[in-house]
Amino acid sequence: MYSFALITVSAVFLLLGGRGADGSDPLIVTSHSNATGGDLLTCNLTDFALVISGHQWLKGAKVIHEDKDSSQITTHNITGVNAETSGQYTCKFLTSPEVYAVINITVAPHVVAYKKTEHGNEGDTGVLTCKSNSFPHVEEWMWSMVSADGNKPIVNGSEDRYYIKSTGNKTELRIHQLEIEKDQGEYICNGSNEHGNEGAIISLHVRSRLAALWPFLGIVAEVLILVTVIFIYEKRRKPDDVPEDEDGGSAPLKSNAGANHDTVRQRNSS
Ligand SMILES: *[C@@H]1O[C@H](CO)[C@@H](O)[C@H](O)[C@H]1NC(C)=O
Ligand SMILES: *[C@@H]1O[C@H](CO)[C@@H](O)[C@H](O)[C@H]1NC(C)=O
Ligand SMILES: *[C@@H]1O[C@H](CO)[C@@H](O)[C@H](O)[C@H]1NC(C)=O
Ligand SMILES: *[C@@H]1O[C@H](CO)[C@@H](O)[C@H](O)[C@H]1NC(C)=O
Ligand SMILES: *[C@@H]1O[C@H](CO)[C@@H](O)[C@H](O)[C@H]1NC(C)=O
Ligand SMILES: *[C@@H]1O[C@H](CO)[C@@H](O)[C@H](O)[C@H]1NC(C)=O
Ligand SMILES: CC(=O)N[C@H]1CO[C@H](CO)[C@@H](O)[C@@H]1O
Repeated sequence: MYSFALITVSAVFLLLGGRGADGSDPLIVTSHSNATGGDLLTCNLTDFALVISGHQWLKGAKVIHEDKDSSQITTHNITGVNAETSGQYTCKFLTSPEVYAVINITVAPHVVAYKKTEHGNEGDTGVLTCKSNSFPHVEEWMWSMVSADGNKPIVNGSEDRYYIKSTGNKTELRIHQLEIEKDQGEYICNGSNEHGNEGAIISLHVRSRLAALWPFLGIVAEVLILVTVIFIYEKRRKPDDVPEDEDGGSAPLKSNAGANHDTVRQRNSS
């Protein structure tokens, strides 16, 4: 009973005196300031009892700086806050055990279209995709279609044709049963988080089913014309067939026809 209470008390102490939500050590005071030419991230270890054998800075899971200094303060300089530098920076003091703190460098979403122009065939499904790789991730994605009377928001599942699938760094709009007049045009994907929003435009081109058939129809037409020309040519040549066959100098193309005439003639004479 008594030991159970002790365990409970120490667990509460661990929770109170332990790490922050992202594992940051409360003994480290962090700061982020912008000087001219770059932003400065600072970590200050306020516990002087720990022996420091060096520092590490990580961006996400990747080590971006290492040193063997024993100072209580370590800094990292980034070239301004933007989509590329945004992320979770960790300063780690190489003590025993190691202590660290996390500094979030946050920006509004940086939204880009996977492809600025997409193509789809009439009746098929069109797929439009946007991404954002900045930190923190996008909280809400919105799609709309550009039209003369303002942008029309697209509701997921509406008309049983529009389907939206979103994650923190990607959104996908699928349009089933594409129609040229209705669906061809420009679409906007908007990503937002607590720092703001950004949109990207994608053009959707819808090809008619007939257009997809044109090359095939072309070949069919070519073959038909060729066959007709040969047919007419053969018909016109018929009267001259007899003398030419006797020469034996018939072209390969008409050799078959010639052979047929020969058998016909042979049958007739016998
Ligand atoms: C950095 O400077 C900009 C203005 O240049 C300011 O709006 C922003 O709040 C500053 N950020 C920090 C973390 O000091
Ligand atoms: C950060 O780095 C930039 C360029 O590398 C430099 O101009 C600037 O002075 C540095 N800022 C600090 C506070 O060290
Ligand atoms: C670091 O923390 C110590 C203890 O709280 C404080 O005395 C010192 O001024 C801090 N240094 C900086 C650069 O903030
Ligand atoms: C940093 O971002 C992470 C993930 O979004 C979050 O869990 C954590 O609370 C943030 N830390 C601070 C100090 O804002
Ligand atoms: C859209 O609806 C489908 C189900 O019809 C669902 O699976 C999907 O998560 C929804 N997308 C969003 C962004 O809410
Ligand atoms: C996007 O987020 C998912 C999890 O939400 C992750 O698995 C994936 O690696 C991320 N992709 C990029 C390019 O960041
Ligand atoms: C509906 C909506 O939020 N639209 C926004 C999408 O993004 C563009 C550009 O970033 C804004 O101008 C729109 O207001």
